[in-house]
This record gives sequence, C-alpha cells and structure tokens, in this order.
Amino acid sequence: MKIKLLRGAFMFGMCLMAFVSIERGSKSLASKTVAAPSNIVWIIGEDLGPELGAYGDKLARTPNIDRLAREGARFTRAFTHAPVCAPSRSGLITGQYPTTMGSHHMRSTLLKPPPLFTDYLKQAGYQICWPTKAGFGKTDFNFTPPEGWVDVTSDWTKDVPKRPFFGYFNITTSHESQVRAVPEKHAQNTVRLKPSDRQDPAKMVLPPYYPDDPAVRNDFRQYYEIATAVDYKVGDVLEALDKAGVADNTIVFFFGDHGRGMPRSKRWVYNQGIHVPLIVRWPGNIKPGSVREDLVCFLDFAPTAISLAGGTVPKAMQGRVIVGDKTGAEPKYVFAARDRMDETFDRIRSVRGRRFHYIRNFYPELPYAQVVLYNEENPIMQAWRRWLAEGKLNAVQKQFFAPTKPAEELYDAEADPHEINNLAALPKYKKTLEEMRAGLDRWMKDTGDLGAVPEVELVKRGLVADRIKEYEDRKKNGLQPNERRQPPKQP
Ligand SMILES: [Ca+2]
Repeated sequence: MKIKLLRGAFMFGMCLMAFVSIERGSKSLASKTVAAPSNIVWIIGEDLGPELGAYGDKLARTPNIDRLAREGARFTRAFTHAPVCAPSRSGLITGQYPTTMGSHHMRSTLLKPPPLFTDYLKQAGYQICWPTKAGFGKTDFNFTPPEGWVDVTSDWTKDVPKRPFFGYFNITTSHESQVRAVPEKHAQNTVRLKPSDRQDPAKMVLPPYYPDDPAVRNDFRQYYEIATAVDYKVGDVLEALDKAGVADNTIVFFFGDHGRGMPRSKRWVYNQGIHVPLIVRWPGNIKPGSVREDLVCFLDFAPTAISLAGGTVPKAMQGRVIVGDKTGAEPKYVFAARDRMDETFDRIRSVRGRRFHYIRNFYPELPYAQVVLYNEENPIMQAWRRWLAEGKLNAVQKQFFAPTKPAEELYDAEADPHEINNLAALPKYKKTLEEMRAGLDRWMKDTGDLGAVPEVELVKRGLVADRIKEYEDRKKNGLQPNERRQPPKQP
C-alpha cells in the first residue's frame, strides 16, 4: 500500500514536472500537452554512405539496418548540406546552413551560435542524451555548445531514460580514419564479424574514377566490413530500446553524417559526398517498408524533431518537417556547400534536384586534387597519385587531376550516379542548367551565403574565432602524429 502510494506521488510529481517545463517553454513553443510524447533517437553511421543492403547494395551485410528499413521508411534522396563532419553537424544541431551562420569552414569556431534544436526539446520536457565520448558520441559542431545544453553525456543505451528523451548515438567505427586503419586496428574494429560477414577484395565494385589498385580494393573491403560493424551496433541500440520496452514509443532515425570517407566522396559535393542513407521508424505512424523519394536535406532534421516533440519550429530554421502531420512540401532543390577543408581553401556550391545535379566552382583556377593533408593519408589517394605519376590513369580517372576545374558542372545523377559526364556545355541541357544556376543565385541571396566573405573578415566581424594561423601552421608543419595513418606493427 505504502509503495503504491509512493509510486502514485512520484507519478504525480513527474506529471507536474512535465507540465511545469512545458509551461516554462510556452513562450517559444506552442504547448500541447501530449499524454506520452514519443522518444526520438538518432543513430548515425559516421562517414557512411548508402552502401547498405536496404539500398540495394549487393555487397553489403547490414541485416539490422535493413530490418529497420523494413519496419519504417527508407528515404532515397536524403542529402547533407556539407560533405564533411563539423559543418554537417553544425547544421544538424541548429537547423541552419553553416554558410548562413558562418560555420562553413572545416574547422572553424562560431562565437555566438543560435539556439540548438535540443533546447526546444528540453523546453518540451525531453531529456537530452547526447554522448560526447568517441565510439558512440561526438559533438564537433564548429562551436562550443552552451553550458547545460545536454542532460546525459554517457552511453544512454545502457540505461534508457524513463521519461521522454532525445537520444543521439554516433557510431564512429565507420569514420574515414578507420577505412584506412592498419590490419590490427581493422581486426579490432570488426571483431564481432562472422566469417560470412567478411568481404572479398576481388568482388569490390569500384567507381570508374579510381584506378583498379589492390590498395583501393582493400579500402573498399574494409569500408564494407566496418559498415557491418556499424550494423552490429545499430542492432545493439535497437535491442536496448526493445529491452527497455520503449521501442513502440520511439521514433528512430538512422543516417550517415555525410558520404563515405574516401577521396572525391567525403569533402566533395558529388553524390558520394552528400548522398546519405536515411531510415525513419515510427511504429503506428509510418507504414513499414515504405519508400520516400522526395528530396530531404539535413536542415530538415531539427525542425522535424521539434515538430515531433509538439513544438513550433522557429523561423530561423531553414528546413522543413519531413514526417508527421506537419510535413512540409518537398522543395525543388536541396543545397550543399564546400569551403575551406583544413588547410586547403576552395568554394564550391551544389544544387540537387530529383534528377539533375548542378555544381558551381567559384575558383575554377584551383585544381580538384588540391592537397588536403588528412585526405592524403588515405591509401586510395596515394594509389591514385601513384598511378597518375606512372601515367597509367585513363581519361575518366585522370579528370580529378586536371589543372583547372570547369566553372559549372551538371550531371544527370540518375543516369550517371558517379557524376563523370559533365553536361553543362551541352545545348540539350541549357534550360536545366539555367534553371539550376538561377536556383543557386536565389538560394545564396535568400540564405545570406557568407562564402564570398574572406575568413579574415568573418573574424573581424566577430562571427568566428581566429583559427587561420592554426591551419597556416599545419600547412608548414604537417599533421599531428595522431592524425597520421599509423604504420602496421612489424611482427
Ligand atoms: Ca563525419
């Protein structure tokens, strides 16, 4: 009896707490007292493209992710707004383009970041679980989040919260640094794989722009195997939700933070850099096994989370709600940007429609294959350069090393998924080119694209911290030892 009473008092207290916190947030959120708000979980495969069974990849061994897709919706046209870690995450957490805020350079430090979408969830009574430890957590927003932004920084899957929560789980196993891991490290990364999960380098299907070199085949083998290692961890998270009895009341998002960690993929606005897997499972609300073909941008995730939590999406957020009854209309295009990558400057913008992909190179005089030291650590990059030096590359493979870039590129991304046939100069595509060119001009104006502003001026305006010297030094002194690929141990 006593226990029952105590429990009753506790429940009453919890309800009161939820009510009070919703009240507190009612100025900025349209408060709606939902009896049992759904939990929201984001599972991220770091540097993971759609090379998954659910996306029809015959080599992939990803049963848990594939099951999630069978239980939810698989999005076929989800794109990041930035093909590299920090700018990508900068937009994910704020719902704003890094090019609007000033956090578009990799890396930079925005001094006055806008509110985070998690702030709105917090106001709605959600517990924010965003682990910070490598392996299953990552902040890396291109700014320091404000004090108190997060409630739980440990592995929340080990003790799934009882009250409505937002859970973030970033699986770093598939990060670029692990695609190129030396054999011992790769063995550790993939220790859970069964013999049948292992890949055969001879069976890898290489993109036409890479040379067919054993190093390239080996990196693809490792990439597929670590994707399987990610899949095991996705299985763990889903199991944790099941065991806690909250799976039916939890909306799960699974996605990659940008494309695979390989040259001309990560750091590039081509398909393999910006196209990511996105699966959303929402029991009772999303039809199992459904396929969504509309264009989705990463800036859609923040407003979607707020909307699912019963809040009102702030005007400063630039995306749309993609699931639930507040779903917004599909845009004609989604946009992406690439600016400075570590010590290497460039400025490229991308406009992706359902079929065509337009790219503008603001510095056509700079080559594609500028040296980004961290990228040069990739065995693929080294093999690619070696074949170039030996004069063995074919015309398609050589394209990446052209001394200059075209000012504009246009691809039929459906017919040419590797984007190697630039259609920009063909009269047949003149109308498409003009439309997309105008679309980019409009977007740059509407979103206040800061890409044309020199970084030193961004510093002067007080938008970002001065990290220019840091990267100038890096150019001179090279990478830190921990950023370099460690040579395998000699037996
Ligand atoms: Ca990443």
